[in-house]
Amino acid sequence: MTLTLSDLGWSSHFAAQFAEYDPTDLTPLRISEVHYDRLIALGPDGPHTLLTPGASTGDFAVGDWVLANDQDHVHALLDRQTLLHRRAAGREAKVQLIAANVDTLFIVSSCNADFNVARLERYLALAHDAGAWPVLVLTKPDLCEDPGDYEREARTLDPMLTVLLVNAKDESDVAMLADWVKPGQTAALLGSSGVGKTTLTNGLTGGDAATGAIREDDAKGRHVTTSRTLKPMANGGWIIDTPGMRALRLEESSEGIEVLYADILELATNCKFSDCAHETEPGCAVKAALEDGSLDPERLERWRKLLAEDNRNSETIAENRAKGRAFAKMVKGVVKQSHKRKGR
Ligand SMILES: Nc1nc2c(ncn2[C@@H]2O[C@H](COP(=O)(O)OP(=O)(O)OP(=O)(O)O)[C@@H](O)[C@H]2O)c(=O)[nH]1
Ligand SMILES: [Mg+2]
Repeated sequence: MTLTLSDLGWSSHFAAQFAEYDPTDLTPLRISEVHYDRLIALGPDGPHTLLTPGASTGDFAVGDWVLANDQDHVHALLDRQTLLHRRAAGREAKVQLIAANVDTLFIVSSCNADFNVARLERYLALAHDAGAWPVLVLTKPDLCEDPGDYEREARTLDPMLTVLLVNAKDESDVAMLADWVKPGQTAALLGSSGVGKTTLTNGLTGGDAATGAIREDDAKGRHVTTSRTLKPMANGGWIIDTPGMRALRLEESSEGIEVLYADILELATNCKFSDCAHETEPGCAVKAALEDGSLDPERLERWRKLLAEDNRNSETIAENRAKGRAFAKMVKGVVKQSHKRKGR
């Protein structure tokens, strides 16, 4: 089957950027896999293996559009419409790109011990920040006594949120997801290990990627999927399966947090003091809402925690970047000096 660029998700946003280049030398391609030494990208003529001279493959995300030359070297990365990113796992203060140009984010949780309101709010903040449309997918309703309880609790996160109860092993249930990804659009699946992301992907793509059983005692999966991949869906959409996340550490996501907790920010506009910290100040509208029961104190606490964490991670990453730049400058200086000494 031959695909056109628009089948692959190309839009006027990318075409306008491509117009700045000489089209005879460069080909637009969409990244489907990112490896440490190369990228796999899809074009109308099939898959390409691309090299990224002068750049790290970690600067690219699955879903990105790039322009490649005829030696299959990446010449340019086109500006993204959306980008999902987090603070990378481990001690190092680095950003990890999760996926780019995603229209719909399927946030997947199971109706079991994996379900956690605070975690779901992180994913929602991530989606809002990126500008991707969030859809909450609650899997394994067939293994649970009253899946409606989970659904009701999920709806308290945001009354407008789409929540789907989906048995990932049932074809007609899985078909509900396809309605949220039109031909040429892209969705990504995010969630803990073992919640059924690959089972859903297989259902949507007709594929048979490996899935794995979870532990009985705590419902944790075994991290079966180890890399992110962009795959064609049977309905003409695109889906990015991802490895299960142990933790989602937000960074530079304050806009998403604002959207998620818009109700609290709206309340705060009625506080007597514009810099009210909602603690001991008189005339605090947030405290009044706590007192009259219209604001859940746990929700307020989660907002404070998420905001503090986002600030901390963003600052640490910014400091680390600045240190990296200072170090690079110092190395350049030393190299220059030693070249001078050698009379070059
Ligand atoms: N009964 C039932 N089993 C499910 C459902 N969804 C997933 N499973 C099973 O749960 C296990 C884990 O599913 P996977 O699709 O591998 O989970 P994953 O989210 O891709 O996990 P990682 O790749 O480790 O992140 C498999 O044994 C699936 O068959 C569901 O809705 N109902
Ligand atoms: Mg998987």
